[in-house]
Amino acid sequence: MKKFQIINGPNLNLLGKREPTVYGNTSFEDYLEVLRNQYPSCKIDYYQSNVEGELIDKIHEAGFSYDGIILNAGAYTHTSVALHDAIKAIASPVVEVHISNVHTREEFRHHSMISAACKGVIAGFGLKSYELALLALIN
Ligand code: CA2
Repeated sequence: MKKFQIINGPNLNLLGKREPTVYGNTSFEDYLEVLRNQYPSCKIDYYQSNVEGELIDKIHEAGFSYDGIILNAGAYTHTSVALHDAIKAIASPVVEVHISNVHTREEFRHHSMISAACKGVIAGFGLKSYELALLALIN
């Protein structure tokens, strides 16, 4: 069975609770249940942290045994050289995902520090961005 690690960064624990016009009204836990039911032949593990170093530790931990990592680094996307370096240091492919289309938003969201270290980027499809990333990794 192929196994994938989803990693969500800062504030994404608030999904479904705040800013529904930007991020929708479904919690990640509810979406995860749907995703797991849709892909019963995959093992999909989930981790969320608001702490940059904990995200790096999880990337190191998953990065040599999982078939792929789906990473929404939240606002650290736009700032973190450390996350870029962590992604470069592991063997598993990483797909960068965003719920919103960051390119239609504030200028500071247009640049990603991590894209160049990732296999690819998916943004703007709501929570479906995670499924599209999973499909990219499965195939
Ligand atoms: O669109 C995305 O997925 C983002 O990665 C979300 C980040 C943002 O900083 C990136 O520019 C784009 C923010 C996540 C905040 O999530 C919240 C969810 C619900 C309520 C408030 C914040």
